[in-house]
Amino acid sequence: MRGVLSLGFVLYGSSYVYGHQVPLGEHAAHVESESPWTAKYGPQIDLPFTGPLSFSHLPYSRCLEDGSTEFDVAVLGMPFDTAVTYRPGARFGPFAIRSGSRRQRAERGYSLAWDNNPYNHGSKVVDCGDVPVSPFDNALAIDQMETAYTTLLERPVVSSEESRPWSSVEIAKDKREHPRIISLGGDHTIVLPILRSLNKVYGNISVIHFDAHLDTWEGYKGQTPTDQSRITHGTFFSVAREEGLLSNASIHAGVRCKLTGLDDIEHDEAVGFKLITTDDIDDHGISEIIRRIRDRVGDTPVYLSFDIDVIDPGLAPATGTPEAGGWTVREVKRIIRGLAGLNFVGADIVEVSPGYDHAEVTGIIAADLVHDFLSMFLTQAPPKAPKGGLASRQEL
Ligand SMILES: [Mn+2]
Repeated sequence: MRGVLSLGFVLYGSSYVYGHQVPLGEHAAHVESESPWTAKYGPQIDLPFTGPLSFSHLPYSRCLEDGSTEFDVAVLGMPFDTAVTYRPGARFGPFAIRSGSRRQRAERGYSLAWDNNPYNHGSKVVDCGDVPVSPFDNALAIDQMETAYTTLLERPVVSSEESRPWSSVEIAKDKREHPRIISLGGDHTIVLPILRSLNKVYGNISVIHFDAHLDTWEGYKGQTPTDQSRITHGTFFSVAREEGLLSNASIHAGVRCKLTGLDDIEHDEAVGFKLITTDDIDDHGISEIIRRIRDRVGDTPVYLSFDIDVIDPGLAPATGTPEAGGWTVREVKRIIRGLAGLNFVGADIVEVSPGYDHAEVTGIIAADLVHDFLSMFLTQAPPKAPKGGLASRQEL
């Protein structure tokens, strides 16, 4: 009895301080709602430039340790950058992409181009934080990333089958539904542990690989004498092929790097890739690029790996191995829109290295593309003529 009275006194006392009388026994939350701030201005909302940092202000959870967090799509940071051949710094990529996403939010996620808001499909999207990868031991870090990915991939989905355009039941070995994960790199090496994890669920994976580079090299002669040193951001696909993780239906888009010679292309084909070069966009156009990608991967389980260096470094300078003369952001966004409806099992955006950025442009581009990846996962087919475009405006 005494305890109840003192609780009542505390509640009454605090409400009195705020100048509002609350009946004895009212819940504390009610008292808090009567603070001078909330009484006058309402909830303490996060503005685009305020609040804790999560992707697009989504709920943030340490999903790797918290099994109670439910999601259909997880955003997961992999701040790994100790296997690069040139400029390091992509460990800050997840931070830069989240920071670049601050003007995005779920309730304002509709775009004319997609005629869609990916957050309005009944799927739950959560920012699951970062994998605490070792910056001191690459073998350890790669195992940590695989373990983290598998931890999330094995969680159940929460949305109903009707509200979700994708299904794993037909393509997963265990005939179960699995969530989709969008990974924020990190250097491109993160794809090896991701493919190891995905392979356990889906078997061989086809990859749609946006990149200025092949990333199927076997390693610099003489510079990679140990098994571990062979695993870099330029060799991981070759290693994945040796491990039997890939299908024979993968494809690069946007390649323009310098090569040793045509031997590199021969080896690339042996790894399972076909090639769309940067110049193909001028010679054949965006629709033909989309058609070739879709034909190549068909209905196989497909993973989208997006290296930010596929974009012209004049537009997206913050990356480790820039190559001159790349695609524009607008061209890339249009190709991504054409890929909706494929059998996507995951996606990433890698090699954002914000130490080389200017005015946050690269982080903003990367965050915008992640928003596109969400629409790509959550819509059945590419959008038709963009809403609001000239084709839909008869008055013009
Ligand atoms: Mn790459």
